[in-house]
Amino acid sequence: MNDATTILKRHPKNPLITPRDIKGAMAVFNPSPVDYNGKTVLVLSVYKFQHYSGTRGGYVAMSDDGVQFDIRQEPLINLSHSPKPFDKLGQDIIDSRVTKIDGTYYFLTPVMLRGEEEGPLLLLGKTEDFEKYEPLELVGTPTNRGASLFPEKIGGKYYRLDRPGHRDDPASIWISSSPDLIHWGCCRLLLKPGYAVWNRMKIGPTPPIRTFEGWLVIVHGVFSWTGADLSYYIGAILLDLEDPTRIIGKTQSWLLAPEEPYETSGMVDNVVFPCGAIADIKDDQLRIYYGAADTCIGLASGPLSAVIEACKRQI
Ligand code: BMA
Repeated sequence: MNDATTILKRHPKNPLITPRDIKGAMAVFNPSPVDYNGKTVLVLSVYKFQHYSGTRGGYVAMSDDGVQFDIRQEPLINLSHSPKPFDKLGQDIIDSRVTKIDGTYYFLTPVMLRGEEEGPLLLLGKTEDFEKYEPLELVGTPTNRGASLFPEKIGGKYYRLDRPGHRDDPASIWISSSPDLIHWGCCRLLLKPGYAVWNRMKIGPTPPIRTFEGWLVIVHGVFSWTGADLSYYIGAILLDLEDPTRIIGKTQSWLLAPEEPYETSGMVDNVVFPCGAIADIKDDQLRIYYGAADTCIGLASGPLSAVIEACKRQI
């Protein structure tokens, strides 16, 4: 195998979820996938127009086979009527990234302060059952996007990846640690954009997946072919299991580029955007559910071992 761009295959039923699946939705995208008692759960970004302004909310889709999804019509994350300090948060939330730690599903969600330009800042929340969501604490100052928790403690500490920066800021991946998921420190720059052409402008993380070879992190990368419009790609990096501040591999080429019509044309053209992946270790399969053109949701999958190999051989 010499070409990482051929490892993943798109599902023939793509796009699996479209705005038609949620009443009043303009766009359904950027899913965060987790395994929930053998079911596949996606936490979705859904964009609706209400009273002539757009709001973006976190909805839940659930599936037995990972392809056919039941989608709840009401958002799981609803911050209206929240207690202090969450009463200051706006309804417009950005892509959540969900991680299961010791049986609880934790969300890191970039949120805006109501009526403020500054943002987004980072909200930690949790659910046990995808029925009830509880906000826990604000754990990152503006601007913070893409924050992703590791699924277990490493050397007695929790770890997380972040992508600070907003709009045109250069965007790198940072790593930090915490004794309790609330207080974070020991921040280190992990990876700057531009190690390959497809991530020349930005690079951002998703929740790491434990494999025998290291922590596999599916990333997004941003590049502009024209100098104006941006294109979003999907790639992967591999971190040392014991010392996740050490990068031990990264794909030189992308794993997925916007190529299909539902990826090249939509609310935002030329976007494939991941918020995580599910590894079926027994079957050696990696399933990446991704937002396509900020409008609908696709699935691309392939051998997990091949993705790890591509990181290690830097192809
Ligand atoms: C990023 C985020 C994503 C979005 C992507 C492409 O900055 O806002 O939610 O999918 O841009 O528009």
